[in-house]
Amino acid sequence: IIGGENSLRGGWPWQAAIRIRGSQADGRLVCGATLITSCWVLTAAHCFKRYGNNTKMYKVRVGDYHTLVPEEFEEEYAVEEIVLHGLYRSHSNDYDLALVRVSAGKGQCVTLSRSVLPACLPFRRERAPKGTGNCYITGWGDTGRAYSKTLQQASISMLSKRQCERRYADQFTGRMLCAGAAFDDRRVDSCRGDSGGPLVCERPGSGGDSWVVYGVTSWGHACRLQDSPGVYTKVSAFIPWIKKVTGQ
Ligand code: 4AZ
Repeated sequence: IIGGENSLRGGWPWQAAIRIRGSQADGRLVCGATLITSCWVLTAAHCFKRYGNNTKMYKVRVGDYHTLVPEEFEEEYAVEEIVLHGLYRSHSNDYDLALVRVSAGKGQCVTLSRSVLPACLPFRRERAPKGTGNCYITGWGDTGRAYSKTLQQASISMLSKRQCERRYADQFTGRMLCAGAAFDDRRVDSCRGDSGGPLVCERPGSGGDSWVVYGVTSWGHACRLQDSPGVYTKVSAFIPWIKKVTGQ
């Protein structure tokens, strides 16, 4: 996250991280992810481009804040299943969504706690609050200097479809959302290492009781470049697919 700030410990309890398991790269950050049920995290399909989709390559960490400090509710889980969206193609950014099933063995999934809780899904075709609503991106990705050791958060504005079409032309599709800093402040963006992670907004009228994952950090032209907003997979366009895969 560029232009963010330290989050509070336990402040984004659905934030998960997909990390490399075993081998010399053990623990290396692959991508962010969002816990949406006790068994499934939502992430980006492109996260599996580099190391492939062999479940044994990965683990999922939940309840983390400082990557080098064991937190009270931090746990790591094995990956049982990786489901890429069937229309995702590695040469394009469209349909950039994947579901990862985590397991603790013996039919158990993630233990929920004060610091480990799923985010809400949007309703089918629900729109994210426009403009400077209460929306945030979070992650351990590049801050412009290095990857962050502490979970970063940044408030972000939902931009119009037109603003992204102007910049990205045909690459910007109906399965994507566009978000960035407001016009007066261009210092907020997601970056390498944040992808797969959440763009959440407080659901208007819920009084802070429900946070909805409207977007999954997907791509953009560089990070924090003027007129190059970040692009997020539009979760509300995939509700039937998510329900089908997770069986909810
Ligand atoms: C990346 O490389 C990446 N500013 C993620 C987000 C954005 C750009 C690049 C959007 O994972």
